[in-house]
Amino acid sequence: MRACRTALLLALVIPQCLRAEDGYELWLRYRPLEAEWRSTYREAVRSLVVPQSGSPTLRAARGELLRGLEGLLGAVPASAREAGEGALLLGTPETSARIADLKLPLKPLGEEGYLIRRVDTDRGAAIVIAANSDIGVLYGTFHFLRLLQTRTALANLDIVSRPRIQLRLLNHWDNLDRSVERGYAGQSLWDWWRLPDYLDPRYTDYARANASIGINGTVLNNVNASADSLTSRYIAKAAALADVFRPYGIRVYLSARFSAPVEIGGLDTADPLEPAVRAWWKAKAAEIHAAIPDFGGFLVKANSEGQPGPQDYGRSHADGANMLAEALRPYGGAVMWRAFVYSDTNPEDRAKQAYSEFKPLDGRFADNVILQVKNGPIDFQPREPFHPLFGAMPATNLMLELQITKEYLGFDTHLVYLGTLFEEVLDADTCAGSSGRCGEGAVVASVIDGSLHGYRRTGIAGVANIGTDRDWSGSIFNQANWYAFGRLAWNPDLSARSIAEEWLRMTFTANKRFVAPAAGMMLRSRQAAVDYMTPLGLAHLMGTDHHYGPAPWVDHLARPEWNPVYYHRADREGIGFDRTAEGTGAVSQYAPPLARRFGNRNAVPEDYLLWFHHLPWDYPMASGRDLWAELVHRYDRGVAEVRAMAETWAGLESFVDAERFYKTARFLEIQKREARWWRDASIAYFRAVSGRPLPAGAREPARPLEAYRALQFPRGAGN
Ligand code: BDP
Repeated sequence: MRACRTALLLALVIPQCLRAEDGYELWLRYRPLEAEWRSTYREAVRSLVVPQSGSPTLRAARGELLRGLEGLLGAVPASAREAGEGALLLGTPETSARIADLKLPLKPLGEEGYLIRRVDTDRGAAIVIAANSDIGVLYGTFHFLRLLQTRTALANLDIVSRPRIQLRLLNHWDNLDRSVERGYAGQSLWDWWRLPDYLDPRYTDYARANASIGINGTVLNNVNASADSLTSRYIAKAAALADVFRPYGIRVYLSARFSAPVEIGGLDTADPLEPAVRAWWKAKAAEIHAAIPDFGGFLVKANSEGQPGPQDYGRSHADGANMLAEALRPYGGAVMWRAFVYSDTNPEDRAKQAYSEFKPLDGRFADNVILQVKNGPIDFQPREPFHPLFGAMPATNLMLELQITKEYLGFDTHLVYLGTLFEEVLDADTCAGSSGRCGEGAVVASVIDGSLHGYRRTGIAGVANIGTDRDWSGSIFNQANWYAFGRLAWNPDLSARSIAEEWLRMTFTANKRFVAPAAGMMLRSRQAAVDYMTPLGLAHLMGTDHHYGPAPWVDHLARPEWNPVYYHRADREGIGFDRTAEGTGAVSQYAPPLARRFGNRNAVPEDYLLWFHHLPWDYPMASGRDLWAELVHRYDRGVAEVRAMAETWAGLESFVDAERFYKTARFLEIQKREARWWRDASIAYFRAVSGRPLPAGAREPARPLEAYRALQFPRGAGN
């Protein structure tokens, strides 16, 4: 399908036809560049010098380069044996004598890094993409293509890049029946039934996309794991996927169900100190490694939300993790042990429980265990302060878990760019450096890249937003969240803005008149969602189970912390959760200067105000409004921003093909309606609880509170 419309170009009115796109190609679209760029780049890349007998990884690099150059430049450069003027040289010193001769400073690049540089050879200027390993060459190739896609001048090329974090993983919450927990983009990509015999070509495109942003591992199955994933039948299927991913530098990992020795092993216990159990896991690890020689390791959710774990046998998390670590040790594998634990029998503030559980275990984990900690202390809410375990575990490897799928941020339809959320977490100052002061670089990024505490193993995981939808992520703009995760995992210092701009250029067009407004919309979108869902530090106010829409009134669920009323604590007098010393004392889990700041209602950032404080409705805010009026103002601000986003998008129609334009436009309409629903239902409820009239000028909610309370959503998405 082609959408033709007239556009003002160079002062001429000419018809512009943009071929409809369904988003399948993600940011690797390789559409023809403008004529000037095409000729500039064709000059710069006249021939390709790639080692003849390459590994599958080098062949993938060459294939990607040919695909990219053909698409972008409309021509494939000749293959050459020797570098001449305009040559592009690829390889490692081992695979290419020409690269070895150049004596490039490759040592600092490590295993995965690369260098892209202009070099002078005897026969003219060339460009070299060199690395110590083939995978470095592949990463460099994708970077080089990105330079072309974003129209970067190649004159003084001198790029050196290596990842700051070792394990850069996607976590798929995919079940063996192809449903995806909290997935909003269709079914699981993994066609378990047809594996290992049928390999969907999509697996290769998945690997290409991940390699292009430096992701180097994938956990195939849900953390709420079925033990069946560890049976021989499923190991063979996982091995087939691993074979497809291997050339792209992607290792396979599995979520392990702690009680598997009982469920599929015929034992009557899964006690981690029981020799038969330890032997079972060792044999299992050996079996997996025989099928998947580069198997990455296990991810474990234990003693959390009903999952089995070592505490069922009176053992600690360290006992459980170390047992699995021992089984994987001969093969170099890692255990990623999740810190997302809260018990339905523990009366302690839920925000405190993970720290209380794990802090005393610091230093008790084997060195191939990494504790995987969610960004905030509750659960991927639109905004949370960073998790207090970051900075508090100097003797335990800690990795960060982010959620790319938007369970709490509008599912598939809301346009919410998470680059800014990820950036906010990575840049959060733990104030836990050796000086004990803030502002000295002890940010979350420096915890997880290992530099703050000298961790030997480092990692970052993103809960994937990928499924069988043609556009992979349920919406075009959700692709940006996958992209941003990968780019920040490689380099946590990149800015959310630069990533958004880069992604827009590659995904749509490099035209500034498109990129500037679209980037502005993306950068403001997460704050908008916070404003219309959970402003001023509120959290966990969504509908039960499906998590769709507002339900701050829910108060009847069996456990206190399952109920939204537990989190907002609104009554006639005020609102918010007192986590100061007078309340639950959760502030004391942060480094002293932060504990003081968060614990002081006049010093805490307003974004976290009601997270840490319970305040009267007439509490005076910085704006001059009282708390109630400020809350309503924030809800309105969020709704207004979404309206503005929809208007911005409408104005960008001439830059986007009809299919992607239409989908995004319709989704923004859904977001507009749902933002208003969040605002109206929340305000109607808080008004009733507080007994306060609406602030002057505030719009009356569209429906009475009872109408919102009565809404039901059976079969909600992703549940
Ligand atoms: C919650 C999800 C639930 C996950 C859980 C987890 O609602 O589906 O199983 O996190 O991370 O946010 O284990």
